[in-house]
Order: sequence, then C-alpha cells, then structure tokens
Amino acid sequence: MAGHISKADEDSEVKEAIQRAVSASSKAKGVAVLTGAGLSADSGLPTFRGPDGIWERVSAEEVATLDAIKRDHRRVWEFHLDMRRSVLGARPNAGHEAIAMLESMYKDVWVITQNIDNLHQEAGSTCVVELHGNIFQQRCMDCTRVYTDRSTHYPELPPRCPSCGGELRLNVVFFGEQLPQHALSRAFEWVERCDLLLVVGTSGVVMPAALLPYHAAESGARVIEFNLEPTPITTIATVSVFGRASKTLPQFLTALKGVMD
Ligand code: BJW
Ligand code: ZN
Repeated sequence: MAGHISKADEDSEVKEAIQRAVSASSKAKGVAVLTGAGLSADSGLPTFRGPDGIWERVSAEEVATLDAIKRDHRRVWEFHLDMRRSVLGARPNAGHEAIAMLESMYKDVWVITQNIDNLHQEAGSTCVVELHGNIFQQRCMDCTRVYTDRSTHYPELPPRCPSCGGELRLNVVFFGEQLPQHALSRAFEWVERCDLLLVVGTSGVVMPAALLPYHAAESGARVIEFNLEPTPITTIATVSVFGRASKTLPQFLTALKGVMD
C-alpha cells in the first residue's frame, strides 16, 4: 500500500540507525547521557508533554510554580505525593540498565537527568547529576535544610521542618526557578568534556537543560538521540534512533559490545 511503512521496514530502519550510532560511539572516551521523562515511560511513569502527558491533566501553573506554592501549597504537595506513590511503584527498565552498563565499557560515564525519580541510581549508575531535583527530597523554606523522605502520608500538609518548624517544600525545580547551580555547572562541564552525548527520551524544550546538546555539539561531541519521534535536537544529532528507549538502548549496547570486545 502506498505510503504505508511496514513493521519490517521500521525494524530495518532502527537496525540501520543503531549501526550508525555504534560506528559513531565505539571510539569515544568520555560519554555523557542526558535523559528525560521518556526514558522512565516504560517503567510506567507518565511523561509531561504529549497526549497522555501530565500537563494534559493538570496545568503546570497549578502545581509546579512558586506562585502555586504561595497560592495553595497543600495542593502542590498532594499532587507530588501522588507522583511519589507512582515512583515508589516503579522499577528501572532495560533502558536505565543499559545506561548503567555503559560504565563497564567506557572509563568516564556521566549521567545528567531531568528526571526526579531516582531510577538511574536504582539501576546502578554511579555518576548522576539531577538537574530538576529529586521527588524523595524536601527542603525547609526557612532554614534551607534538605531531608530525604519516602513518606506518602503526613499528618499535616505542608509538613514542617523538624529543626526549625518552617514549611517544607519538595526539593524539585519548578518553572521560573533556578536550577541547582552545582548541578547545572557540572552538567555543562561534562558535556564540554565528553566526546559522545546520548540524549534519551526528552522533548528538548525545557530550558536550560535543552541547551546541553547544543553545547556538546559545539564543543565537538557527537550527539546521538533516542526518542519515539523527532525533536529540536534531531537537527543537530549525528544519528537519531526512533523507538522505545527500553528497547533501542539495550540493542545499541549489545551491538556496541560486539565491536568493542
Ligand atoms: C520516549 C518514550 C520512550 C516517550 N522512549 N522516548 C528560555 C526560553 C524560553 C523559556 C525559558 C527560557 N529559560 C527559562 C525558561 C522558562 C522555563 C522553560 O524552559 N519553559 C519552556 C517549556 C518554554 N524554564 C524554567 O523555568 C527553568 N528555570 C530556569 O530556567 O530558571 C532561570 C530562568 C527563570 C525564568 C526566566 C528565565 C530564566 C526550570 C525548569 C523546571 C522544569 N520542571 C519540570 C517539573 C519538575 C518536577 C515536578 O514538579 O513534577 O521538570 S517541568 C518537566 O519538564 C520536568 C521535566 O524534567 C522537564 C523536561 O521534560 P522532558 O523530560 O523532556 O519530558 P517531556 O514529557 O517533555 O518529553 C518526553 C519525551 O520522551 C518526548 O520527546 C517523547 O517523544 C519521548 N518519549 N516515551 C523514548 N518509551
Ligand atoms: Zn527549617
């Protein structure tokens, strides 16, 4: 049928893209990986954008801004406690595991994630920088102490700081807020030092994280993208592998092992 792309054609396109990705990667020394919500989609966690995205159900202004905290902090907490429950029920998928396994193949592997779900650490990646915080942390709005906490029920919302009694907020980065400076500068340093950047499951529209692939390319690194569909990053990528990251990343890793052993 005219215009119809068969499953076999799709599979061979992916295979061919993976071969090109392997050729572009086999001689790399330092590897950085930038990840987004699409990587955790196959762990059952929703993405933010797109038809089934979180921002289709609830507006970011209502639950992910400083204004939202000022207006209705309890609502912001309830939304994120739901998210914490979902994350507690999620396990790293084969994509997270493939990224962790890169450490056995390259000397330096740096993971830069926009995700707040802790799944890279659970999969065994040892060098992870979190650009947008972590759903299992909260910080005091008065004394700034940070607490790690996996609770999903509190007698009072927002919960109070055990040390000074101030209001605790999630230690995640909302729209209009600065990213943690140490995390952001490390991320820029790593993409500058790497010669290969894998960009996985991100729409590439949220600043300043979306600048990292451009910075890597300008600093001479090859950029390989893994996504379901084209994004703004596709235009600068050496190769884009279209498909589910939980499938394509392990395929990439296996093919890469074949040429590096
Ligand atoms: C798959 C798949 C599968 C699916 N396999 N792939 C300059 C210009 C314009 C705007 C700005 C700017 N500078 C700052 C801004 C404002 C704003 C911004 O960027 N807005 C844009 C949206 C326009 N940025 C900020 O406010 C940031 N702060 C900042 O810059 O401070 C300085 C400043 C402030 C004000 C003005 C100027 C400067 C902070 C951003 C904080 C983002 N926070 C969130 C929420 C945190 C947690 C929470 O509350 O729940 O972080 S928003 C949300 O988006 C979350 C994500 O980390 C982030 C990125 O999303 P991601 O990961 O890319 O996911 P999706 O859903 O967008 O995409 C999923 C992708 O996966 C898709 O491409 C799918 O195809 C793919 N996919 N399944 C492979 N199985
Ligand atoms: Zn405090």
